[in-house]
Amino acid sequence: RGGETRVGVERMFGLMDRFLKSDPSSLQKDILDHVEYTVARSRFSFDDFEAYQALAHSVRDRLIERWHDTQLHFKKKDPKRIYFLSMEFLMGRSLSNSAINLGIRDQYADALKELGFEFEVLAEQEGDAALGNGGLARLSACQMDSLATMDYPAWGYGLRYQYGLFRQVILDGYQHEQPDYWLNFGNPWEIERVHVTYPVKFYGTVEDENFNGGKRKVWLPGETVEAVAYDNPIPGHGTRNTITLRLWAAKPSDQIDMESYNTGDYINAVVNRQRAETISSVLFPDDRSYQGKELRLKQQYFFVSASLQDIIRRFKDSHSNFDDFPEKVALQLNDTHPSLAIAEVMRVLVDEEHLGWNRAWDIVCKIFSFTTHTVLPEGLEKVPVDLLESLLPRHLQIIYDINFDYIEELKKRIGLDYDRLSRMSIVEDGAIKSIRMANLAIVCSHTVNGVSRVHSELLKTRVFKDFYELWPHKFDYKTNGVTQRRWIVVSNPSLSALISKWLGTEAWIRDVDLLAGLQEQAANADLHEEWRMVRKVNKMRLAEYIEAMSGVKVSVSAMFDVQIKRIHEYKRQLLNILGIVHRYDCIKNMEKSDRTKVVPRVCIIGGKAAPGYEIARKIIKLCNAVAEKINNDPDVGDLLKLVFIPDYNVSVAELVIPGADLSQHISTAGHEASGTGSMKFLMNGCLLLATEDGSTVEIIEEIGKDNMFLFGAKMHEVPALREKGPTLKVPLQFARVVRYVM
Ligand code: NBG
Repeated sequence: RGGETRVGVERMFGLMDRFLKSDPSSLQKDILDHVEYTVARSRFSFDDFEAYQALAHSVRDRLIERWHDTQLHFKKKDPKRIYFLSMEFLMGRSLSNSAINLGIRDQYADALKELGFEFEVLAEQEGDAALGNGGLARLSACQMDSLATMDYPAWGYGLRYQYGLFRQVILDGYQHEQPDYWLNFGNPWEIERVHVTYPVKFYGTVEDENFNGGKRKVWLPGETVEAVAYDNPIPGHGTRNTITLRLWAAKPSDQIDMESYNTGDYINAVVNRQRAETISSVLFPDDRSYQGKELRLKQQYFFVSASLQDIIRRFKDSHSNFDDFPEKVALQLNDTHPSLAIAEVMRVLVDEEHLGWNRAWDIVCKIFSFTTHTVLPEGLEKVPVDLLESLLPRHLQIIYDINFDYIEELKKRIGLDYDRLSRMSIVEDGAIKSIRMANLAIVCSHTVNGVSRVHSELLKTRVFKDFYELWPHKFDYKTNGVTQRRWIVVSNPSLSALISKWLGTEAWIRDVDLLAGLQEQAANADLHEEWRMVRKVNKMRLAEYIEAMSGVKVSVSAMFDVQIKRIHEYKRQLLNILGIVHRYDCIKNMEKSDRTKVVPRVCIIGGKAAPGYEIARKIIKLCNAVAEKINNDPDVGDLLKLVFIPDYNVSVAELVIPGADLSQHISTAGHEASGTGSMKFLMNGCLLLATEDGSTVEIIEEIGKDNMFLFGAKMHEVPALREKGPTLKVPLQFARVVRYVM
């Protein structure tokens, strides 16, 4: 039999012909095969979307090969793995990024040309995967790309929402939200793992049970939901390393509750089961306020529990006990959203693996690290105890136990300073008793990092001051970054070609520091000329898009002045709009002869407002009203235009950033934890107008004060300004706005 098997295996390898080929004619054959067998269209008649689907599947086949090799490699090597737990990933489109990282984009473009298709046109067919809100979620996506490229054995874990971030439609100047049912046309980038499923339990009670002469706690859950894995392979650039983003979808459990079926109400029993799916159905569209909603907590525990079952199963595959767990597993908490993982690891190790509390606690303290993306204490997540008690009764007990030990320890360290003890407690007493998720995360993590240097200073001196004083060694910062693969190579191919030509290498695509080599050519007139051409092409592309989306014709010789990001008071789109009104006012009051001195400007604003955030919604309306006024004033003409780009998302950013001359990052100093948009503009050669806030401080160190427009009050000046209240100028400005808008 053994002999037969070997022959079988050899035959299998022979038939597989090792790896898929990537020469143009193999690619063409491959694409057409997918048209016929995957998309089930005739190879003589298929449209751009069907061609995109076939192309995507062909790229995916190549991803899968590398992905399998990666799994095999790491299974053999058994390195310490990084598990990145995040509620949100803003991946955007995958086709170009994957083809580029695999190093076969040009081969595909050639292959398609002969078939009568253009790669870029097909790439435009793909919808955005918008499983996140803003900066935090896009950072997760950039991080996955970097982890893959830098050959890390990393896994991303998250939720496979059926509805991504809402689509923004502007009607009469107002934002309207429409559901983003992004899976409508299928998703070729994911692989459903029907056999990778785990039961996730909720509700129920905790009972005491006799055990080894003592008592132990047993959780008797009231509801079970199945988590099914959907794997999204993430290829690195210039490496075979292809890591996994594993997203969980909720399905009704297989375990049939006979009782409800036996009562005869079959239809209702099925409908109830179906309700389980709602857990992963929709992404919460608020990027920094948490209202203690049960569904949100369910989502958090759902993905945490499934991920940990998966991680522990993988560990146990090659380890017989938990001694090596901290040497093999690192769990990174992306903000507080996944911090129930702490209680869950304790629960599994104590209740299911019977390790004993102290040993479990020792392990927990070695495996977690926590990234915070928040500046304001109001942004920190709190979970009402009542809610937790009903949904996860055992976890609440565990959190109480952790808190008890920790407070006892704390008393020994800091004495009976009750104010401080109560500030530092994981449990907040008050009208609504709650669990402070950040405190839980800090207590149990070995490292807490901010996302820029100033942010970290704020954490140490304000937000988490008490903790910093106790455990200075835990606090650290990692200034955010963005991947040049997506933000130059994918989004600005002409600039990418220019850089490679002038550096004489493509190595900068893996090592961004090499871009500094361009400095040697800083005065080269030929480079300037080529660079201007690249900019012009990108501005033309953007101008076409603006006209298509808003009907406004803009001149490409005007300066494109851009502010794109979530709409927030602290990000001060309102200030930008007031500035635009002021500029309009100045132009109107100018002598005609002076107008020739004005640099024509197209102001571009884009971003979504959380549906419940009234002021942010009004800022959008104001922007559109001001735009309406300015754009229809023939007296001002091309000297000033204002456009609000609707439905800002990753793909829109990819189009807008390369075409921008000036970009605005004008948050009130001390409010932006880091900011990553500025880095994307910067690497596309765009000037920055920015306050000294978040990562801007480090950007100044890199590029020098002379290469940017620093704006506004410094962080230490802000409190005094607030104290002083508005100066006289502000109401005047408002009066003008109202006059123009009405
Ligand atoms: C954001 C911060 C940004 C920061 C990103 C990534 C959220 C909740 N926070 O300043 O506002 O750059 O996180 O760290 O998206």
